[in-house]
Amino acid sequence: VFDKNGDGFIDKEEFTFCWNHWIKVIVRPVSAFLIVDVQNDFISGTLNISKCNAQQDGSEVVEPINRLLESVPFDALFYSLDWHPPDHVSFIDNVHMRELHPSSPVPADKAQAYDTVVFAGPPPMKQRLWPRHCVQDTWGAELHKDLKIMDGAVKIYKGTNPEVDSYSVFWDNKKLTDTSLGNQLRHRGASDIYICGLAYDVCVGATIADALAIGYRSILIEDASRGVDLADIEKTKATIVNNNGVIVNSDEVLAMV
Ligand code: VGL
Ligand code: ZN
Repeated sequence: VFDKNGDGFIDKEEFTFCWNHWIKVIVRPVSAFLIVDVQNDFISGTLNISKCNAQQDGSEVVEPINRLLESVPFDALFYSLDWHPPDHVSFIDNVHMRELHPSSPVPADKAQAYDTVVFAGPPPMKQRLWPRHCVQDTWGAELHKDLKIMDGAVKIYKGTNPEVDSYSVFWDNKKLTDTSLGNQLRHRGASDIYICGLAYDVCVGATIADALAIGYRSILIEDASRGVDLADIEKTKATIVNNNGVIVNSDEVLAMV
C-alpha cells in the first residue's frame, strides 16, 4: 500500500493517500492554525520589517496564508495581534519613562530603536527597544487589509501590559500572565499547531518555541513568514529543528488536503 513502485520511496501522491486514509485515521490529529501579527505596522508602518537587516516584505505572507485558509480544513483558527498601550515599555520614545539598571549596555540618553537595554525593575529586565508600533485601536495595529478573516476564528491580543513585552502568543516575556491561547487549544483538544506570520525571528519564533515546550506537534510554515534579522531567523530555525519541530512550505500543507 505504501510503496506502489516498490523502489523503497513513496512519492507525494502516495504520501497524500497514506496521510488521508491511514495516518489521519489512526492518529486523529486536531489541528490549529495560528497567524501571528500580520499587522500594518510590521508591513508598511512604523516597524516596517523591509527596512530591517533581512529586508523582507511582510506583505508576501498574505497570499500563502489566504490560500491555506481557503483550502485546508483546520479544526481551529487563531489570529494574534500585537496590541500595545501608548506607554508601552518596548517603545524607544518611552525609554525615559522608566529607570534603567546600571548594567544596561546603553544608557537612556544614548538608546536608539533596536538597541537592547536593561530596565531597573526590580528585578532587572532586559528589553529590546522598538519604534512605537501596534498601538491599540490605531491603523498600524490593524490586520493587513487583504488578509482573509475567517468566520469562527479567534483573535488573541498580546503585549497589553505597559510594563512587560510579549513576543510569544502564549505568555508575556516574564511569564506573568498567559493569553487565552493555551486554554483554547486545550479545550479543543488540539494536537498539531501550524504557525506562520510576522516576525519570523521574534513573535513567530517565541510562539513556536513555547508550543514545542508544551508538547504540541508544531509546524512552521516558512513561505508564510517573514523576519527582521537574517542571523536571528537562522537561530529560530535551529531551535525549531533541535526541538523536533517541522519547517515546511505552504504547498506541502496544501498537498495533505
Ligand atoms: C514583534 C517586535 C515587537 C512581532 C512585536 O510581532 O514579531 N516584533 N513587537
Ligand atoms: Zn510589539
